[in-house]
Order: sequence, then C-alpha cells, then structure tokens
Amino acid sequence: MIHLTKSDIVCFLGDAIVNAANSSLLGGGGVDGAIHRAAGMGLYEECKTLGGCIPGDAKVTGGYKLNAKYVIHTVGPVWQGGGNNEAEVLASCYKQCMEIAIEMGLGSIAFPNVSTGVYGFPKPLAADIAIATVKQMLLLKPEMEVYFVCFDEENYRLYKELM
Ligand code: AR6
Repeated sequence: MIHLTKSDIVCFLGDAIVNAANSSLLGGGGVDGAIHRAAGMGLYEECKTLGGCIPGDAKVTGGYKLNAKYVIHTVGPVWQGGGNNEAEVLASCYKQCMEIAIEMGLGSIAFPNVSTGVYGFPKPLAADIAIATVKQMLLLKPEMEVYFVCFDEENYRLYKELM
C-alpha cells in the first residue's frame, strides 16, 4: 500500500527510511545531512565500512538514534539533461531499495524524493518514475507499507496529483 505525507523523513516511525546519499555514503547536505545529524556518529562509522555506493544502487545500515530501525542509502543520478540514463538510474534506486526491504522482510519503508534537490532531477519526471517503480515492486509484496515523504510543497502537490 502506498501512502503520501508532507513531513520530515527523520521523524518516520517504521522499519526503514531511504537516504538520498552521494557515492561516498559519508554524509552531505539536504536529507542526507538531516539523517546523519539525527542518527548520530554510529551511522557515520558504519557508513565508513561500506566502501561507497554507485548511482542506482543501495546499501543498508542500522538506524542508530533514528526512530526507524534501518537506513537504506541510495545514490540518485545527477541530472545532466536526460541523455545520460538518468531516468533508468533513478528507477534503479527505487527498485534496489524495495528489493532490500523485501529481502529483509520489512513491513514499512519511507522514501524521500531522491535526486530532486541538489542533484537537479526534474520533479514531475522523478515522481512518475518513483510511483511507477514502487507500484511494480509492490506486486512482489503487496502488504508492504510504502510512504512517499515529501518535504517541499511542489513535490507534495505532484505526488498528490499522480496518486
Ligand atoms: N525529509 C524529507 N525530505 C527532505 C528532507 C527531510 N528532512 N530534507 C530535504 N528533503 P537532496 P538529492 C527533500 O538535495 O537531490 C546531499 O548533499 C528535498 O526537498 O537532499 O538526491 C547528498 O549528500 C528534495 O526533494 O538530495 C548528495 O550529495 C529531496 O529531499 C546530494 O545532496 C532530495 O534533495 C543528493 O542530492
């Protein structure tokens, strides 16, 4: 089942939140910075052991001081005009995160709007890709609760229209 909220993903109370990270997995700005600040140094220490992550892939850690039990870190594409497989890479992010959640037997997962901040991915296209990919993956585990957690008004409005 898919849910939509307009809130801060750091506050999510459930099994896993997804982090829109960069390839180093060592923190940054935006939602990544907020998650690392709230989770504490334990998260940073575990991330240091992961050896980074390529765009379109995902890796899981504990949630440390967060309410969520796990953080699934994914690295979205940097928007470069659309001719560089950005859409496929973004779809892969959502797919990989869902695969990890399903394999781990998780009951709930919250996604931020990956790549639509600093990485500049157009929000309408990103919302289409996120919703379509998650819907497809949910066919494998329909009872999973998936939350799209929008932070900015534009994303929230777009998701509301599409869902
Ligand atoms: N909760 C939910 N969503 C949030 C929050 C929050 N607390 N804060 C921001 N957003 P961005 P990206 C939304 O820039 O584009 C980092 O420095 C925000 O409104 O965080 O994937 C990383 O280290 C936007 O819609 O991630 C990378 O270097 C969405 O999160 C780079 O930014 C994504 O914005 C990744 O860029």
